[in-house]
Amino acid sequence: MKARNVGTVPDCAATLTRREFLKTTGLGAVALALLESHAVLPAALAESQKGAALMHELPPLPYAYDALEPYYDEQTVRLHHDAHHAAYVKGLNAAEEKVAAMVQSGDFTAAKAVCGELAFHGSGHILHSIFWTNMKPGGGGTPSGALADAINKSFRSYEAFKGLFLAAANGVAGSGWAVLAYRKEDDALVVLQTEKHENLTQWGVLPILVLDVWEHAYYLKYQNKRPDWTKAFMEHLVNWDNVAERLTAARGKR
Ligand code: MN3
Repeated sequence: MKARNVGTVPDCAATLTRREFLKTTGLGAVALALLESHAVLPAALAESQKGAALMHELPPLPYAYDALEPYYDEQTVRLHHDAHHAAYVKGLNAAEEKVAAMVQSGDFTAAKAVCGELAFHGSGHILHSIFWTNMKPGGGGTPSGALADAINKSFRSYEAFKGLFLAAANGVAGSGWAVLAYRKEDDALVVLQTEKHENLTQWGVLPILVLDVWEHAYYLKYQNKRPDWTKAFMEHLVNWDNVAERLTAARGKR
């Protein structure tokens, strides 16, 4: 089953989940039981689901768990990806199942709570998916080419951008992210300081570089020294080629 494209912002539109598809196509209790138990679907059943709702899936890491050592330790990466990110994927799928159930039943009393879950878990899934690809072994350094030009245009210099981005990251109250995003309206880059996963954004911007400063992202190695984590991220982990590709793609969406 194909996963939905990461970066597609989940909305409250009705989607037919696997569960609803099976119900409406009369595939019955056995198939549902298989789904509930997470058993492997028989090939014929899997084939029959083509065209059904696409569930979000945890994307694999683009490198080994220990590939970012010593700046990002294996234990944190493993827990962060396999437990924390996975929980957001699970939460997003659950929220979208609730949307489907509301639309089918016509009972929207849970709408406020469910839309909140969509924002939180959907944003968590999207930001983490970008975060993993924003890093690489032997990363860091400085951007070049069109990305460097865009940074200089919006922030005067790379050093000024770096100072702003790190200050935003270090200053997040509680759990959140620093986000460098592209805004198509004026072809600008903006630095945002996101609380949790979904608060304090601008509508319509596209994140191209994101830095997780939830304690789960760094506490095992860096403890209370968040600035040491954010500095290590910028100087040793950022995959500027990936950020540049994201900028090019974002500009192409104009
Ligand atoms: Mn995280």
